[in-house]
Amino acid sequence: MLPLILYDIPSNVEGTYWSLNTVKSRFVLGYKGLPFKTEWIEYPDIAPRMKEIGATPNKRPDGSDIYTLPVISDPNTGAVVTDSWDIAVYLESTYPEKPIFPKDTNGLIRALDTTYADQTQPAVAFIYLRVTEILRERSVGYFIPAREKLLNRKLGEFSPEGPVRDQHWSVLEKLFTTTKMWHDTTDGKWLVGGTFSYADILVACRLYWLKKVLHDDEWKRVAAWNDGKWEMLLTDVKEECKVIP
Ligand SMILES: N[C@@H](CCC(=O)N[C@@H](CS)C(=O)NCC(=O)O)C(=O)O
Repeated sequence: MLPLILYDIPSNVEGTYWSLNTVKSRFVLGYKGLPFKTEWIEYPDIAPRMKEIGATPNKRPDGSDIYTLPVISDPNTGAVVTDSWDIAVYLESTYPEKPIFPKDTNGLIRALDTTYADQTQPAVAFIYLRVTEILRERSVGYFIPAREKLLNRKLGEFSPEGPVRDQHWSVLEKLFTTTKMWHDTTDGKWLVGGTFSYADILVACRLYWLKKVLHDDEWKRVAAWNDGKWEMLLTDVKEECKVIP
């Protein structure tokens, strides 16, 4: 089997990868044990490179086109797939061994993916602020003006310390308190009863992303929530998906 290619965004953190959505594909590839290589692409190079390989653009909330990562290309089938969800579905149907949607859970897990994105949205300015600190220079020059335009705010106003930052923290804490509630309804360690699934990857990737972009003391705060559940869960899922570091 030829290795697949995962197009991913580099940074200065240990291991280079950090991005919430590209990490989801990385975890799935690792879980299924599929060989793959990474092509690193800085933000301003995403659109030209994706056009070059014939990737389909994604959609902004207003319906306009935007080239996003992750994208994977699979030389074994000729497929080029955009969007972490579509990539998960493609990998599951093309390489069904070690399923990530057990017991027909696609629909529910899709709902989880969307719910997670919606619930994090009110705190996203805080994360963007931290992302500007870990990206490489070439990407920072693209990311800051693009996110200032998106949020209609200057970087300094993204998440100022005080009531705004506190609000961002409570959004994040609520997200994980809710996730803990979901976990408490199952007997096993995984969200779909005793079976590992893409749902666990979604939770772990959000944690992974926070761990990579937040300052150490900030990550410690997340890790202390819900009796230290999250650091443990992240370690377990990384192990299942053979993700290092
Ligand atoms: N729904 C998409 C979202 C992908 C996305 O927003 N990717 C970001 C990086 S995490 C991106 O490539 N942005 C390009 C840009 O901002 O120009 C997915 O799950 O793949």
